[in-house]
Amino acid sequence: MPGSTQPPAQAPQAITPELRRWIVAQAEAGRPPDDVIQAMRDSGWDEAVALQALEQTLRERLDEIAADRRAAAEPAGPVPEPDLTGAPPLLQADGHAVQVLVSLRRPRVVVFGGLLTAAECEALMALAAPRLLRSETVDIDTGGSEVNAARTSDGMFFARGETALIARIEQRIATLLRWPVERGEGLQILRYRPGAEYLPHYDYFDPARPGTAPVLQRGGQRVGTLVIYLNSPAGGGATTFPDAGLEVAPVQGNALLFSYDRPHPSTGTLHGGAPVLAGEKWVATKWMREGRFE
Ligand code: PD2
Ligand code: ZN
Repeated sequence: MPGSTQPPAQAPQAITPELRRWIVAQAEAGRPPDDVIQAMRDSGWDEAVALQALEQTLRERLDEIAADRRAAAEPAGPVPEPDLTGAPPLLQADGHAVQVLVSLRRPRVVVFGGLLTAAECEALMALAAPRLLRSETVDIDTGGSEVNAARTSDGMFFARGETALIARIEQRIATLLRWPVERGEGLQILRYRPGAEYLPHYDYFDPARPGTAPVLQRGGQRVGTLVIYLNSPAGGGATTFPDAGLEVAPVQGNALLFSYDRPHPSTGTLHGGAPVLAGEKWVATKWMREGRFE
């Protein structure tokens, strides 16, 4: 609504989210307060109520900006991170050689080659296939989980250490990222069919949302994500970082690490799964927590 000079139609003198957005847009566009009040009066607002709405909205917006600044300035916590001293082209994780294909500072992103063998990828897909259901995500307003229209894939979770293969993969990840197995969630498997996608989102839990506190009781915040590509789709399906202009191609056995040292957009970790254009896309996601996830 930043383009509209008129406030939204007046609900009986209530500060609706729509009115709030309009007032903020006027202020950000540099429109003088008197002008804003006049526009509200022209739309039928009582002058005293219009003034109060303006004051309250701008005060709340300033509080939001201050809270955002504080969050961005908070000391960073530790995050999962491979040992890249000496810029090694290959890392050893439990006797398994892993390539370092890309390393980016902000957002913190590392792309690994050959984290899993083709046989390991095939075995994970076969184990997961009979258990796939339409994906759910944590509903941060309630702390429960819900089917999410932003994610049109099918998914399932393995329990940590559920099979010998899964335990071996989890230990390899823990060694590679120097992050204990106990601080990781169970592996999640996602299958995207043609046309399926995952709209851009952050993986950390939004501290401002009411459902976050109960979720954090189990292991604290998420601080890192490892997306392992279990197959190479025939077309599309890149993992994208829209704010960084980065796209990571899904290649079987490769893995994408990104970490976030605070639950804040300043980490630059807004990311999504681009639509699959041909074939299917399968990934395994490991989320890492601040504390023990039991
Ligand atoms: O499958 C992906 O590329 C993808 C994209 C965004 C996965 C996730 N997020 C995730 O599992 O959080
Ligand atoms: Zn994600």
